[in-house]
Amino acid sequence: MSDTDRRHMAHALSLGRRTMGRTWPNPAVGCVIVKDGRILGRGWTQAGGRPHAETQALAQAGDAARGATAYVTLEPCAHHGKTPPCADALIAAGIARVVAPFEDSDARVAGQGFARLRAAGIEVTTGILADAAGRDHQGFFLRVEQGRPMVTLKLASSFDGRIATASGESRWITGEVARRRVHLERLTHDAVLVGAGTARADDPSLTVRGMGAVSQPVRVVASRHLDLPLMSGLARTARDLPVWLCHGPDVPSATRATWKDLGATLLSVPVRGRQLDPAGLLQALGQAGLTRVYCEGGGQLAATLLAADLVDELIGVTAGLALGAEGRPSLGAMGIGRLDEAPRFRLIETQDLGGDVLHRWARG
Ligand code: AOF
Ligand code: ZN
Repeated sequence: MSDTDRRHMAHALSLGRRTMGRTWPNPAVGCVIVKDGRILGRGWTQAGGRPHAETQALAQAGDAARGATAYVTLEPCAHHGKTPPCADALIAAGIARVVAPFEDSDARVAGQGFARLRAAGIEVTTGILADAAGRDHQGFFLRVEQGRPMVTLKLASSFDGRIATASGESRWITGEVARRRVHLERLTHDAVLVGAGTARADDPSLTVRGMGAVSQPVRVVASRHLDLPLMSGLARTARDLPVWLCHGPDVPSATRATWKDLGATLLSVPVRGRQLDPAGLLQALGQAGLTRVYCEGGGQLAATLLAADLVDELIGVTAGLALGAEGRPSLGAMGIGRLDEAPRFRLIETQDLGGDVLHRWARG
């Protein structure tokens, strides 16, 4: 594995990230075509999931692609979907070598892309930057393999893990730089998810403001009884930007009809105890095509997802502010008695965000 291969693969990964959050249910793939050290084409999966990255890059490279190396952040596809297989397009363009991190686990591809390339005499190199690519495609793989999206849980809190004072004052615990970063994070996810308590208390818009956003993540609210205020930002804007409401199966049809008329999409989710079943909730979101979900609380939903071991990444933003035991805790009860019952995460990033500290943690 050469430095040159790693460099071009890092470039391809950065291209794939351009449409992360906008290609679901498809992965956001990047592709670079290189010959004699020159970049001849760059491509990435287009918003909506098609065209695929390789066809974009090949179109740019044109005839010059003959004899070149293609760096792709996922095994090129082998199936005839709405577009012909990328493996065939690479073969037809006369590509001499393909570098990709690993196989695609979509059953329609699953090794067959590489097999086609090899059968056509193309050299295939795998394993390059596989860890980084695995993180980028984690949501896609989880959906294909387990039927659920990746869950990133973000909690912004005081030094002592509180999200509001006893009276409910929470604006603003973290500063402007941190809030802008959160908006950026929303953009790299397919959907933003909150619980009903947060939707009622904060009347959040859950949209990305500024940042040059060209599309918005789906706004998802988990509400067991679908008892959300009709005079709210979400209700007012459900026709313009997607709002999905996940509710229990026993919600009266009149309530459902009201929200449907407002433009919301309704997803019925099984109930466990007095709450929506967290695994059922994520299965419903996966079924609907989501691969990356950004959960912003509240404490009850966050604790339920954590306790069910359904959180893949944690993002904490901690402010230099102490609120004490009267303050509202960022997490509800998780039923943990012993340390070894608690989900443990591994630190992957820290950053100073204008005086607040961002810390990112991965499960497993
Ligand atoms: C690639 N390059 O850029 C992407 C790929 O529904 P379709 O026909 O568009 O196929 C979707 C599948 O294609 C998806 O599940 C995944 O296996 C693969 N995505 N493949 O060669 C790309 N986005
Ligand atoms: Zn393809």
